[in-house]
Amino acid sequence: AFGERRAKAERMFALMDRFLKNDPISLQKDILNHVEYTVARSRFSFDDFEAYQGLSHSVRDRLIERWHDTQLYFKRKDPKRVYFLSLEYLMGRSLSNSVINLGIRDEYAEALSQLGFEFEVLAEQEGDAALGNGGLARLSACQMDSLATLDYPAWGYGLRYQYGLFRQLILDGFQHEQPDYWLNFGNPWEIERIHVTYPVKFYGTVEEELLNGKKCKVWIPGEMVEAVAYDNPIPGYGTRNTITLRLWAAKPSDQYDMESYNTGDYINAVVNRQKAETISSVLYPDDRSHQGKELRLKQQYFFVSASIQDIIRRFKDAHDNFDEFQEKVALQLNDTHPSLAISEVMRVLVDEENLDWSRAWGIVCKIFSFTTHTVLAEGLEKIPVDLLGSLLPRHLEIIYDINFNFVEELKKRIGMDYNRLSRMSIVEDGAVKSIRSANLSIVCSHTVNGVSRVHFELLKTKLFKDFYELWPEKFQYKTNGVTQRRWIVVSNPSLCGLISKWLGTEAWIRNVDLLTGLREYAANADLQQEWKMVRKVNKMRLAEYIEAMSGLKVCLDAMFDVQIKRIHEYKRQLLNILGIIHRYDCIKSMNESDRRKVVPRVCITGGKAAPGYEIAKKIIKLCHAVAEKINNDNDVGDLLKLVFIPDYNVSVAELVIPGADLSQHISTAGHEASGTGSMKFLMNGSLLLATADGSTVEIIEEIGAENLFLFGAKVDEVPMLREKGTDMRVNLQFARVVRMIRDGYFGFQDYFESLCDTVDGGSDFYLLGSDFGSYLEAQAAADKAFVDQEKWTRMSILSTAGSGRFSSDRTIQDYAENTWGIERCRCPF
Ligand code: OAK
Repeated sequence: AFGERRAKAERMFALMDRFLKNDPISLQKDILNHVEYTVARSRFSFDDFEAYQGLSHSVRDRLIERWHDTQLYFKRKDPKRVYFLSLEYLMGRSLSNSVINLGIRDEYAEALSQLGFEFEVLAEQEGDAALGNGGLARLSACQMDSLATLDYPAWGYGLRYQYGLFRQLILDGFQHEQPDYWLNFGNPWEIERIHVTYPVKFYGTVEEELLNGKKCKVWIPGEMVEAVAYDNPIPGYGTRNTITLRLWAAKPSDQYDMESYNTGDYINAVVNRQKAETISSVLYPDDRSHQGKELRLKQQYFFVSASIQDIIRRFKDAHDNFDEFQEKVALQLNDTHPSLAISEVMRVLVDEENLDWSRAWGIVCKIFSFTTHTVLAEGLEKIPVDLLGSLLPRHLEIIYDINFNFVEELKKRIGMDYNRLSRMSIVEDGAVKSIRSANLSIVCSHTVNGVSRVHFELLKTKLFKDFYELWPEKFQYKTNGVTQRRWIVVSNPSLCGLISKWLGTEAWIRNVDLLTGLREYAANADLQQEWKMVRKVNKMRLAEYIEAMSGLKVCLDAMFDVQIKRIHEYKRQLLNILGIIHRYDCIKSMNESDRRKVVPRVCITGGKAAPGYEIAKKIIKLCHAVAEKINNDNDVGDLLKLVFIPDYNVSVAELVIPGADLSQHISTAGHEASGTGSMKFLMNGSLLLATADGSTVEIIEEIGAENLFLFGAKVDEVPMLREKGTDMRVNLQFARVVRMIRDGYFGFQDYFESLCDTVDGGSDFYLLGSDFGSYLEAQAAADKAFVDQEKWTRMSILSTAGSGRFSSDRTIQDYAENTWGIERCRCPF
């Protein structure tokens, strides 16, 4: 049999080139072939979008080639693998990233130019894959890039939503949500695996049966749907390794439906089948509040169940018992959203693979690790017991059993301290009895990670204090990072070229620590000159975008001051707007000669508000109302402009971030678990204006407090300040700007009243009032520094030079070594 297989393989090798060729002529042929045969347009007549399609299919072929080799190699080596479970991925566009990671960007650009096309123009044709909300989802995407680049044997698992994050439409300054039906124009970056499908069960009852004299539980489901795999190859940079992001789509199940057809109501049976697809139809657009919705729980279980079946199938292909399971499998829970994976693994091992409970439990405790991305106790997910019991009756039993064992063990450890026992219990006995997903995840994981050092401290002393005291050894942190491939190489090609020129190597793209090499040139006049040129070009790109979008012309000599991120009260976009109103008010009251001393600013903001988050939506409207006033005031002219960039997403970020002189990360201390936007700005040489929150504390250590503008209360001062409240009689500047809004200076007086109430009159929970004074001082320091362009440029170079520690490569290596216990597995071809 071996000889036969070999002969067959040799015949195939003789027929096929081993690898696709990447010279410009071969690339042109491939693109044109795809235009003709895949896109089915005449190769003599096709537009930019069709050219993009032909192009991306030719890139896809090259991805598939490497992906096959990598998967075969992993299969042969059978290393321990990490499975990254996340309900959200914000991938953005794939084309540029892919050709850069494959190392054939220039070859493609040349091939296209010979065909009369420009690479950048075609790249703009691609829409964003926005299967996620914000920080957590973009982090998953960065981490996939690092996992591939560092040659780790990893799989990402998630959901293939048909509707990604809503598109934000601004009408009259108000946010409107529009569906993002992103698959409309096809998606060349995924591969549908029609044969990789698994049944997923819901509802029904649990019965006890006797099997070989042993009692066992049998779940008789009430509904079944099919999960179909869609594979998205993720190429590493500087390696052939190309790993898989496998996203599941829900389809009706044939097996299960036979009966409804036999009852004779054919039309209704077909219509009912369609309902299965709703499970993977839409991403929940709220990144914090958990509302105990059935569909959301169904999504969570659907993707978890399909993934676990896939993982166990892969394991069983190579092993005939579960002895080695924990040596081969690491399961990473990205927040609590996939925490049902725990009870699912228990269920499969006990009910389907017939392992004893204690053996199954021993395995579970060794394979799961959990990372939390939240600071607030209110942010922790809870599943109403009634809901879980009806949707997943067997899981509820299993979770009760896990909890029973845990609480018994706990009693032995801590005695009958009922308050503490009830705080730590996985089951919460409140008005609505519910499962605490975080407690379940902590109890069953070998490691619990925070996402920055400050976050870790908060986990130990507040959020998970009881657990930390019980199991201190379980707790770790891995400060977040972002991938320099997307956030410098793809999004800022001119800076990328400049860095490589001065470091004399491109090696920093894989080994980002090398960026520190820029430090020695920070004051070098030639580098400074070139650095400023690059920054100017990026500002120009951004200014063109702003003009095209809003008609507003902005002055390139002004300081571009950017705050872009999801709108949240704790992120304090309102503080930014109040600061802008203050600046406006000052300019208005100045005489001519004072006005000449003002540093001109273009304030750029953007971000989406969750559709049901009223206050966040009012912040967006306020921003527009203030912009309307300022931008049309001839007294102010170029001294101050305010722009709101609509529909902020990954590709908008790629354009905006390189164009920022200053960026704001101004959450109330103790509220941002990490923050990753700041790292992207830092890499691109933007200076930060920030509070000592989340990962900013570590950024300060890396670049030095003198190289950014720090302000505001520290984490440990916040509770005391909250108690005290802002005294408006003392804080006159703050009182004045809030009053201007209340008095209708920007219109919409009634509408903004409740927004003003959140910061005024004893209720300023996020401490805008008490931080306002030091915020203005930090802004004044930024103005002063900007006047001295040599100093500013030095600080900018030092920001990029110090950003290496905030690469997701570092984060992932730390996870691999200290949490997952996996090793690199590099495909040698
Ligand atoms: C989303 C849903 C539930 C809980 C948390 C999130 C989330 O996006 N958290 C954010 O995660 C980022 C990545 O770790 C952090 O940088 C942000 O600080 C955090 O808010």
